[in-house]
Parts: sequence; structure tokens; C-alpha cells
Amino acid sequence: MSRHVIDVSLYLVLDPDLCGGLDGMVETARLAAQHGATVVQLRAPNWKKRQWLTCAQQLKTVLAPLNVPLIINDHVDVALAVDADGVHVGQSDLPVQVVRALLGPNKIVGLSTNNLGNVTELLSPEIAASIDYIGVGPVYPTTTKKDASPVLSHDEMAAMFASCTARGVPAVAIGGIKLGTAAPLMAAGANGVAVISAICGQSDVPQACRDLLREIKPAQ
Ligand code: 3NM
Repeated sequence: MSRHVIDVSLYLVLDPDLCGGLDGMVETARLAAQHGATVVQLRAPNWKKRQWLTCAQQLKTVLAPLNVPLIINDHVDVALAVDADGVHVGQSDLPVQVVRALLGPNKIVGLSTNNLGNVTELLSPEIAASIDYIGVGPVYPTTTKKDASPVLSHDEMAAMFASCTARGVPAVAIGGIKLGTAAPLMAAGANGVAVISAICGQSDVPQACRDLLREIKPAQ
């Protein structure tokens, strides 16, 4: 399988609490997608499956015309039900080979990792062949994910980005990324940044996206 080309440069992860519930999530996604977010992930760890489905359907309706991929965190069944663009899994979710087999070759599969040993193992040929990008974090302290792993050192993070690049797997940095901290991550070798609180719950979502993009893609 050849890897899908996915632009991870500004990857928005939605949070129900920070967005003010389902309607707020859909509106945040719409504004962000209209103002430069390149991927949107639905993530709602405490939600019931029915809420996931309703929200995913609405997000798909909003994002598809804007050509911004919708990624579903963890729930392959929800992704299949709404024909989402892909699924993102962590280390304790379904293995990526299983996710790939369930989704088929035409969808995006993303994987989280939080240490260098992991990256080396994850980038074994079988696993690398099943994924389209890797999330690397947390790169800074975050209060949004309560069970986040210890923050990576700059050297460890840079080594992880380099391993991903060597395998041709795009790497997206996540965790505590704010205005002012995106540029150094791009300089360290990330292909993009994933954020929750730097966009969700911001009073001016379009401006937050524009400001982040100026750091991520300074030449544009
Ligand atoms: N995953 P914020 S950190 C969902 O390290 C998530 O894998 C992380 O939120 C990881 O941008 C994180 O508000 C939370 O810090 C990111």
C-alpha cells in the first residue's frame, strides 16, 4: 500500500468541554477549516457512541465541501458509519494493522507515540506500511489530556522526527502547543502541529488559525 499524502501542518483536535459541546465543536471545526486547518480530528473520550455518531455526521457535512479530512479518534465503527476520512489510534487502541484491514486501503490511519523506543518499533516495516502519519507528544506540558505521558526532551523529539522522516512517515507534534511554540517544532523537523486549546475555546478561532499558520508556514 502506498502512503496517502496528508497535509498535517495545522491539525485541529476537537474537545467537547473547551468547545462548549457538540454544536460548538461543529462550529469550531467549520471556522478552523475555513481559515486554514488542514485536518480535523473528533476526540471525545467521555462521550457515548451515539453522540460520536451524531457529531461525526455533522462534521462530515461541514468538512467534506471544504476538502478538509475528518479523522475519528479510536472508533473505527463510527468512522465507517459516516464514511470519515480516517482513524487515529493510540498505543492501547486497536493495532494499526487491524485498523487498516477494517478501513481498507483508501482511508487515513494515524498513530500516537510518546517515546523514541516506541518510534523505532512502530516504524517496523509492517507498521509503517499501515499508517499515514505519526503523532509525537507531548512536546510541552498540557492540561488538556489528563493522562499525558512525560514531556519529551528536545533531543528525543528531534530524534523521533528524524526517524519518521527517514521512513517517509509525516510526524505531527502534539501537546501544549501555543502561539510562539509552533515555529521551533517545525524547525526541529515536525511536519505539522496538532492543537486543542490553542484553537478550541478561543474567542476568535479564525485569528487563532491565521496566527498559528503564520508560524507553521512563514513563507506563505
Ligand atoms: N495527545 P493541547 S497531548 C490529545 O501527547 C493529546 O499524545 C497528546 O491538547 C499526546 O493542545 C494531547 O490543548 C492534548 O495541549 C493536546
